[in-house]
Amino acid sequence: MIKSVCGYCGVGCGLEYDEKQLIGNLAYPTNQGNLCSKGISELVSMQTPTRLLRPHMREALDEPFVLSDWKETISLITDRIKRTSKDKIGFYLSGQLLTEDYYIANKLAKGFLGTNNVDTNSRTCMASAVVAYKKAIGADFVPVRMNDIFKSDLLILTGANTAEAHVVFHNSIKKAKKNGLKVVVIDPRRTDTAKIADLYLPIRPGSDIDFFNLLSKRLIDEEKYDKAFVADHINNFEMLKNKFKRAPVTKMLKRTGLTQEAFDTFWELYSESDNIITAWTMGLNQSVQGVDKNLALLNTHLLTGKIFKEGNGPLSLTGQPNAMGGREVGGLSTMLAVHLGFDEESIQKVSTFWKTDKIDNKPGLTATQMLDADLDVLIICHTDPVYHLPHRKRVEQQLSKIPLVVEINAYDNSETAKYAHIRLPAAPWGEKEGTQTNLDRTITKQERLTRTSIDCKPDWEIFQLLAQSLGFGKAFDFETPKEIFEEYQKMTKLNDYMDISEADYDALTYKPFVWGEKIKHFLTPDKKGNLFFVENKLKSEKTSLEFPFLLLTGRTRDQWHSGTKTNLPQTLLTHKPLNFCEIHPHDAQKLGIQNEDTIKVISKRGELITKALITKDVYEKSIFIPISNREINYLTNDLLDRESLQPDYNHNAVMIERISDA
Ligand SMILES: Nc1nc2c(c(=O)[nH]1)N[C@H]1C(S)=C(S)[C@@H](COP(=O)(O)OP(=O)(O)OC[C@H]3O[C@@H](n4cnc5c(=O)[nH]c(N)nc54)[C@H](O)[C@@H]3O)O[C@H]1N2
Ligand SMILES: Nc1nc2c(c(=O)[nH]1)N[C@H]1C(S)=C(S)[C@@H](COP(=O)(O)OP(=O)(O)OC[C@H]3O[C@@H](n4cnc5c(=O)[nH]c(N)nc54)[C@H](O)[C@@H]3O)O[C@H]1N2
Ligand code: SF4
Ligand SMILES: [Mo]
Repeated sequence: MIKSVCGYCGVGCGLEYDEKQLIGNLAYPTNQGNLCSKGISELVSMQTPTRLLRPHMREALDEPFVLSDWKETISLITDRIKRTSKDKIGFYLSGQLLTEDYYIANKLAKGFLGTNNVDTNSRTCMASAVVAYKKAIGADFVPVRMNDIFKSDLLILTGANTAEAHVVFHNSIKKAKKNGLKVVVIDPRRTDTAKIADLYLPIRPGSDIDFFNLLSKRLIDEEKYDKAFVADHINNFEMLKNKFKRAPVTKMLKRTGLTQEAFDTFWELYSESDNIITAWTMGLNQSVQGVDKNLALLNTHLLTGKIFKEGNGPLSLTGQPNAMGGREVGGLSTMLAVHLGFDEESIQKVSTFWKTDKIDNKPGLTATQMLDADLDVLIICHTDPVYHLPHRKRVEQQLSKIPLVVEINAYDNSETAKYAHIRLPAAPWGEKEGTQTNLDRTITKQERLTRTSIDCKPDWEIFQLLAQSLGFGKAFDFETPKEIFEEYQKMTKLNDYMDISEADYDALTYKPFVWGEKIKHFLTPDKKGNLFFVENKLKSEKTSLEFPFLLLTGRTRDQWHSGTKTNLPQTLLTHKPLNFCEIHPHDAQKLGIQNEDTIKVISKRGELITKALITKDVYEKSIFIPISNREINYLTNDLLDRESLQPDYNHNAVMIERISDA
């Protein structure tokens, strides 16, 4: 029996493999034997005919790919990198890479090529939460664990559909409810998550800042905040109190679309609860004011002192399996490594550790900036930016101008493949080993279950090959992921709160290591939490007479993003539908649309064809299309949060045309 961990979502469920089947690991604390359909199907996806098994290359995008080999492709990439100025090279990584993969890519780019243009799809996912956590509590640190819901009285889920996106955690929520946990769900859609709520608040999209400001103001006005905690541990209280004095309360409530009665019911539940956890995901992060939405939420925990205590805290639900581990090693262009920045002292520490003098002192391009930067070489690994970046038509135009695009993928049917010159075959989940950090800081090891396909390589090995070929062999002579992990462990000592030297690599599959468990205080320089006054500036794209509907996008339970691993003909599991557009019955009636009619959805930027699903579960004048529709981002806008540079995927003005009957 081999123990491993699921490679899909941030819950990070423990698994067991007995050469025939995968089952949940009963002894694993996060899932206690449970798995969702994606976890169970990991084995199926290893065996699909759509695996990429050999290196491929072509001279130009209008030519077909021809088979190549590792030697030729790596030497071509090396030649081009040597001829390119470091500012014109970009590494586009993924929250699905293992920590060791990330470590090698980051060390190569930032440490030895001297470019900080290393960023990840986490920019589209967690960047707003990262920036807000740093501002409010001093570090990109999740101060509460999933199992704290069993010690809590109230769980507020906002902009998070755990029933589809964090399935096994959702099962835990249902269990905790039996022990008395109350659940409030705040979402413009009556999702499957909303259906298990004690109180569902159908908020109008984009008004979360108003909602949390109303809550903070009421806490202050009714003196329900924790006075002693605020006095001892919190900055900016008087400022916030004064700002709220002039807050336009009626207008704010109106913007949320909630009735006073609904807000009062929520307030009653909130003020009666001793222990509160607020959890959120893309409904907050993916916004032109994503950081501010996060800060408005964090304010409530700082005011009430419901943080660093069992059963309490702001719980950002990370989406990808190792988005957190990636950030720890330095996967974002705005950080160097081990949560250190680009100040002189940090650069000095990391340079000494890596024995290099190449590190640049300015932050690199983010994933959402790279394509604007006229790059000459772009290496994309374990992610599909053509599918996932907003305003796809623009992305396609920009990408097709880059002279060398290298795609490292384990499957051959990504959207980005259409824009690549070189494609390198990675070993997928099950054919490699390494570590990942789940959404609540648990470091576990993915285990290799079968032999690695002959011409495929684990991602770290591909980056190491490149580093060696570029002449950096001395710093890149790792034989195993264990050696990389152990170097990274030593590196975590450079930042005291991140020290994971006690973790034992070989034991991680059965004895996961949770980092940061001793941190029970703010990580800011003065050890105090920071309140911020933020306002809803209504900066998202607005609907108009021509584009009267607001498009929301999000997940479906059995599909993983673009579906290279889950949308497989041989999958035995019954899929929930993947291609639909939720429309409110009132809107459908006005447009003469019946259920299952074929419709065209059009924005200023592009269009797609899908099927109508008429339901009262979506807010009137809003529609929802899941991201399992690979064309989703032809519609979306490319507005970014000014601090996190995360896109505003959830607020797009669109129109709908009926094409034909069901
Ligand atoms: N099955 C499955 N699970 C996954 C993934 C997957 O592809 N498939 N992906 C993983 C990843 S990478 C991520 S990031 C997570 C995402 O996890 P979630 O964020 O929970 O998933 P989404 O479906 O994007 O849900 C976002 C919710 O926010 C709501 N929303 C939209 N706008 C607003 C708003 O203005 N305010 C509020 N309060 N809510 C709003 C939407 O209606 C939607 O229900 O899922 C992870 N889990
Ligand atoms: N409209 C809209 N757009 C969104 C979002 C949204 O909510 N709405 N969400 C955003 C978010 S939160 C995220 S996280 C992104 C996700 O977007 P992506 O990261 O682009 O989506 P995936 O389909 O997970 O892409 C992973 C890729 O890695 C490949 N792969 C699988 N295993 C391996 C391996 O072992 N090695 C290598 N090298 N490759 C492998 C897969 O075949 C696939 O092509 O989408 C973002 N885009
Ligand atoms: S909940 Fe997430 S980690 Fe657990 S089995 Fe499902 S996809 Fe895998
Ligand atoms: Mo994500």
